Amino acid sequence: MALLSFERKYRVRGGTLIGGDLFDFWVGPFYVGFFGVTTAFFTLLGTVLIFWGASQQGTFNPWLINIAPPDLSYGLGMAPLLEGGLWQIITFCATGAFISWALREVEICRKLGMGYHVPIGFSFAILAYVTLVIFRPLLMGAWGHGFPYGIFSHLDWVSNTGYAYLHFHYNPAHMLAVTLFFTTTLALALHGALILSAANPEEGTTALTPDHEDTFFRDFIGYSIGPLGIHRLGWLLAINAVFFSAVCIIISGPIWTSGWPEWWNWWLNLPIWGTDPLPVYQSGFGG
Ligand code: UQ2
Repeated sequence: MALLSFERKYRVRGGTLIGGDLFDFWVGPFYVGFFGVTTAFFTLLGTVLIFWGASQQGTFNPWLINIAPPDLSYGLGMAPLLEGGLWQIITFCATGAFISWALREVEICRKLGMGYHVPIGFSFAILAYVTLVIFRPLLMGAWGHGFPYGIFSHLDWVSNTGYAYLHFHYNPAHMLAVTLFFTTTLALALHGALILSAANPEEGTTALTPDHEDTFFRDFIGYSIGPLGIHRLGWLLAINAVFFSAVCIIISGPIWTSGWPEWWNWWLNLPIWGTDPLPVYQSGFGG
């Protein structure tokens, strides 16, 4: 069945969250909806403002374009356009576009009677962005704590922010997030490999079924999580990776202001060590 004739079957009315039938239509293959309109609006406005900012900065070299947040001295106020105000409006547009995109996904899910796993998953990506440019700056009292919009400039921001806490890899939530990201890639590699090995057979041979997939892992490690379970695991690993990334940056500054290596002193500060005499490992050099 041609793709479009297949899709036509699912082009059902309703499921909109707002606007009733008004925006309930498609443009070519794309569902529009109220949130399709708002996505387009915010995206276009934000993109135009980035290009205008680039023109004022004097470069259209994509590596060098930099839209910086206001100086810390502006606090949580609005800044003049070319002193961070542009960054503030672009941040508003980006957030509006991302949330519109998620709500357009919700409307499509409702039309099709599907679960909301895709928009919920995407909402964690939005959370990561909003944590960096809105929640943490709000908690720290200045928009200037957001990251700049530029290829190299945002890399510099990440490095500087990391070094401001001496060694970010000692941040326990960062450790969890990194571990979850790696485990996500492990799960996807295992899953992708297993599906390809069974469902993409050599020319002239037949595709194998989930029975084979289960049996491979039972023979191999005595356990199969199952064809549905692997997707639940992948989804949970991915959203938790993003969630703990958000935690690790939101606690840096608003909650913990020293270097992260120092955080681990809680261990030496447990009331189980006694004080006299000072144990050799607390004194630094040989007791
Ligand atoms: C599995 C299964 C799949 C899979 C994969 C497994 C048939 C097609 C990859 C194996 C996964 C396991 C044992 C979990 C690994 C745990 C972590 C934390 C990476 O059993 O069912 O479906 O794709």
